[in-house]
Formats: sequence, C-alpha cells, structure tokens
Amino acid sequence: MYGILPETDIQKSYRVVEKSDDALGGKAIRRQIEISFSANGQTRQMLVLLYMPKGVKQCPVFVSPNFQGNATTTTDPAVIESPYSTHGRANQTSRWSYDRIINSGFAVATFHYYDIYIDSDNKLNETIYPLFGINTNTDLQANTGKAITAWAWGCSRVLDYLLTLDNIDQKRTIVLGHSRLGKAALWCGAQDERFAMVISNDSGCSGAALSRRNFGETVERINTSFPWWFCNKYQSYNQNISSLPIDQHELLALVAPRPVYVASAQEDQWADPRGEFLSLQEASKVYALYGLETLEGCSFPAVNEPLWKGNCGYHMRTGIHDVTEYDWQAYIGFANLHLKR
Ligand code: GTR
Repeated sequence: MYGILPETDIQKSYRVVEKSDDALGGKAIRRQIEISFSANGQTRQMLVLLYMPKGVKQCPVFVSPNFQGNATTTTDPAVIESPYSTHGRANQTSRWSYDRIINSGFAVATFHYYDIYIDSDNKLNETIYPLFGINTNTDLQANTGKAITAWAWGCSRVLDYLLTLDNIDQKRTIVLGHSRLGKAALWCGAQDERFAMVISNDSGCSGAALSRRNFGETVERINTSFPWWFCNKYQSYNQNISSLPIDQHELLALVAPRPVYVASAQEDQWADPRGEFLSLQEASKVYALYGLETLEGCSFPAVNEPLWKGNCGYHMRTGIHDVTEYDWQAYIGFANLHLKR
C-alpha cells in the first residue's frame, strides 16, 4: 500500500550550516545541518534543525518532520526559513513543545517534509525520486512508493546523521509524525529497526486506523484526494476494501517488540479514534509473542485517560486534529518508561 523504493546507491554528505551552543534561552545546543544526496546524476538537499539539551552526554532523540518549514516550529530567530514555505516564522510553535522536550533531557530533530517530497501531484521531478531514476509517473511500478514512502525515507536519513553524533543515544531514538506524517512515521518505524520507538499522532486512515472499518476517511477517499501518497496498487482496492489482504494493525505489529504509541483526538473523527485503538489492540497480540502484556480485553479508554500496557501506548485527548503539549507530555513519559540506556 505504501510501496517501496528501488535499491539505489545514494551518496550522502553532511554540512553544519549554522550552530549555537547557547540556544533556547541558553539551555540547548542548536545545529542546522544540510544533508546532500546524489545519485543518477541528480542532487537533492534536506535541512535538519536539531536541538539538544546542554550538558546531557547521551540524549534520547525525537525525529519528526514538520509541515510548514523549520522556522515555523519556533520563535528562535536563527532558524533558517524553508524556501518552499508560505507560512510565517513561528506559525506552528504550539505543535513543538521544545521547552518541555529540552527540559526533559531529550533532543529533537525536524525537517520540512517538502524537502523530500512536495505534497502535491505531478511534482515527482522535484522530489527525491529522480535520485532513484524515477522522474515521471510513467516510471512508477505498481508497487513503487510515493510521498508517504519518501517522507519515511527522509526520517531514516536524519537518523543516519544523528547516529554519527557522540551525544545521541543510539538506543533511544524515536520517530514521530502527525497525520499524513504519522502515516510516514509508522511506515518508517516498521522498516527501520534502528528506531527504538514509534509514535503515531492522529495518523488516521492508512496510518494507525483500521481500513476495513470504513469509518471516517476511507481508502477510496484518501486515494482520490491524495493519489500521490500511496503506491498505485493500493488504488485497486478503492471499491473493494474487504478484499484488501492487509490492514493497519499489521503495520503496527511490525514495530514489535519495540514500544509503539498511537494517539487520537476526540474531535478528530475523520481519523477514526476507535479504529486506531482497535488496530493497536490487535497489534498487541504480536507483542504477546515476545512475552509482553497486551491490550486484549481492555475497553476503549475514556478521553484523557492514557492506556499504557506492555510496550503499547494509547490515548485519546480532548480537542481537534493537532499535536499539543498533552501529546508531548505523554510521549516523553512513555519514552522515559520504556527506553532504557
Ligand atoms: C487530511 C487527510 C488525512 C490526514 C490529514 C493531515 O486531509 O484526509 O488523511 O493525513 O489531511 O495530514 O493533516
């Protein structure tokens, strides 16, 4: 459904384009790193914004792409604006609890998802795909990935870089994404076992939610609105969802036995909170194979009452489709509980 990328030898290089050892009121180290990729006569770049808590020798790290450019995640004036963003500086700071993250001893790395794949149709040429020898839609096989696979790939490339740093704890790396980027985070975490924990924030249809419930956004609807997100083969199930031989609990189960967190929002019925919970509950049966506690027999938790069992975490908070302080607090707490040095 997501699709894969062709095997390609891609050359990478890293360049720190800006840095400060005195960021976020003096408590953080800031690095802005350009990662360059080249292959098939093409080059592409992504720009990573990394904050690390000062004085922590081995920090756990969140890798999480952003929607509007690095400069929209913070009021920090030194953060470089994205060339593609039409949004003002600090426009989405409420989604990025940098104070809480740094105060909790975590590092965080983000990048604008457009660096990897511009989120619209017929832009394949401006994405990372030419690196793989794919330039137009006609170059796509039925099972070639598209945007979701590309964003997942981007998260892994950030991790490649982070693992070159002495002060990042290789055993406590977390991939997190919201909504369409939650779908990408799950697909990334399922494939890239270097990520020690995987978090889906309101990922909904074709993310954490079960497709065959046909509730809220459907597979047909998502493939029609966003035909550039999933591989072409997925579209063949649009009108016959019951024949889809997989469902999203199997994606969550691929994360096992690593900790996985699924979060929903009460007013986000489009993403089907109940379907997200049932999916995690089913996936938890695979965690049982590793001797971990499961969510079997648990009822759908009340709003703002997180259910954490074994290596599976779930909550449905009040409010809309968003990432909030409540969500970050839960993720940090869950990571502290489950990721050991
Ligand atoms: C919606 C889409 C969802 C979700 C969301 C988002 O339009 O229907 O699947 O991905 O966008 O990314 O905010």
